[in-house]
Amino acid sequence: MSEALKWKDDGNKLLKEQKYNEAIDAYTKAIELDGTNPIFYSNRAQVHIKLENYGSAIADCDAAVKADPLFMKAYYRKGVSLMALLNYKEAQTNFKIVLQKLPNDKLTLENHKQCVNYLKKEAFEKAIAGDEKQLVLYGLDFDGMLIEKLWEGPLLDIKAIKLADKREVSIEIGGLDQAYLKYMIDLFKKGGKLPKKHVFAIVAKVNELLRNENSMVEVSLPHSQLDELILPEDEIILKNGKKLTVVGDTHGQFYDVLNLFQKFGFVSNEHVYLFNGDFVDRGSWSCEVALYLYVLKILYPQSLFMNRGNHETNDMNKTYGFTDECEAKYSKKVFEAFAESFGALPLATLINRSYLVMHGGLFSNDSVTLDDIKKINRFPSSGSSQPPREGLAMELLWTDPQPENGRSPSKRGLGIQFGPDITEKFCVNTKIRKILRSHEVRMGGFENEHNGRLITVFSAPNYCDATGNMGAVVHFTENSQYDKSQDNGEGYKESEEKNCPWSLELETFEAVPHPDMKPMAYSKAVLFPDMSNEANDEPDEWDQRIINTGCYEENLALQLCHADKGDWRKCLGEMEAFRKCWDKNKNNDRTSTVEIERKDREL
Ligand SMILES: [Mn+2]
Repeated sequence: MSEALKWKDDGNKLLKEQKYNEAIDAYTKAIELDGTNPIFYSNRAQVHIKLENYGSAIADCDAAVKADPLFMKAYYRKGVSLMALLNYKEAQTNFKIVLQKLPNDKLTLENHKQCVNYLKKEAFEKAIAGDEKQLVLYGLDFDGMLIEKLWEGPLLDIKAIKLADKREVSIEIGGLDQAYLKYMIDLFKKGGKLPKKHVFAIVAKVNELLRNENSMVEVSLPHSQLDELILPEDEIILKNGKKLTVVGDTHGQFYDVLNLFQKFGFVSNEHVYLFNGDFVDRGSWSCEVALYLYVLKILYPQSLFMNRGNHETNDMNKTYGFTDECEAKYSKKVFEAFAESFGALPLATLINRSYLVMHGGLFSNDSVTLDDIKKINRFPSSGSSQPPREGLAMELLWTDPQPENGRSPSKRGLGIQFGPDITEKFCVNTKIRKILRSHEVRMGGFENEHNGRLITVFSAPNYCDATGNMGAVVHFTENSQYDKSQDNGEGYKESEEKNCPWSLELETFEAVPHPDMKPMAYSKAVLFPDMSNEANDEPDEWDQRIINTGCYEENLALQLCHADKGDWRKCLGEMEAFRKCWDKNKNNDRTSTVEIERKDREL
């Protein structure tokens, strides 16, 4: 066997073991030795899809097609990646190519149908959209809403007051207090739900609070030595604040959020929290996490802050679970209410005038200032709550750091990647010490990057019940060693200035058990149906075989075969043969004992 093929086999093995980064390295070695084999690129694309690096996946699919224009798997995987990037039009084009060759390929047909449906729906929505969107949150009739009969919890006194000369509505919620919060959490732990009326009121109230915050929120803890006489105009001084904790992605992992507060302290006037986006999607308790944070925001408007993440958007919610979860637990309108409130979330937070926190990262342009971020208009006259697909808001939500200097296209396919030199320049230009961002899993929960100028913090431990990562948070407190007389105000020029007014402490935490429910349990989206971690040496042929036999519907049987050893292919004969294999194996016999003659097929 050639050296390249050996590397490919290594890659397949690593892919199966979910060692994605190592799998990429192995396939890369194979490609370096032999750049003409489309399988190497196509398999590496599959790993990129696993890592949600759709931009890189597309690049590999293109390389595979260049090596062999008839390599159908590459078109399929490119289509899947484009769908993940919500580019349904181009995705459809790629699926069409596959269907010309393999008109009965069920997976491709399914994906193609999804694209058609999406594009139809989009065209329809465009056609019916008026000039001014009717906002759900301003049209709620609380007096006309009934409380669900089975509700035994506390009642709330909800009033909506129309503001003069404005479309806006101010909400008053009597009875929303600590006792309500406690009742709600106990209820959620038992799998219970709030009355829809309460949900609407909570979301509407938080929307109102968020709308009054700037696109870049400026908060500072009080400091015993710093002169507070000249305050920046928009700064919020957290009067009794002693500690500020930044939390990264939580992704609907309600039980880990509960654990996080248990471990690091509850929100109070002394302990302020900033949740840095992506609190919904993926996990199957996104409603619970969102409502928990929202009730905290109402109870402690100056102790709980939130930045928007790329998952607080309609497109992502449709694909990654939150839309369907809302509909399953509450209603479509509840989702729309949440979606509107997401549009009011600030895009960045400046802490202690020295640390800028956003979900994704920095920009495609070096000249961006803090003022530019502050001036981003989150409320366009169209009423749309969705961020544009380009510009500062999109970049704050989507970009990633990279180890190399300069900028490059994003591996995700949206936004860019920026290097340590870009971060350094930004910090010095804007006189800030560090960037804090989330948006990417780090196995240790956090990572110090870009020569200490940038910290990635991610707070969904064992992300999607599969990643095995730690969660982390960052605490800010006053540095008791700080000596103001030694401070010339130039500390921002060094990422690790010793005489810094503030101390940063990183703490990690592990995942806690949760009720038996898979990530995205409510999602109706057929998300990239593929052969999971199977690397597929001759993917077209084998996938077609599975499709022909209908085996793929017997997912359990397939998994059994997969898990057993590489010999699952042996059971992919005709349908009947597979059924026999299934019958024989459903009690956990070894698949490898079943020998089925392989029939050659034409594609
Ligand atoms: Mn994200």
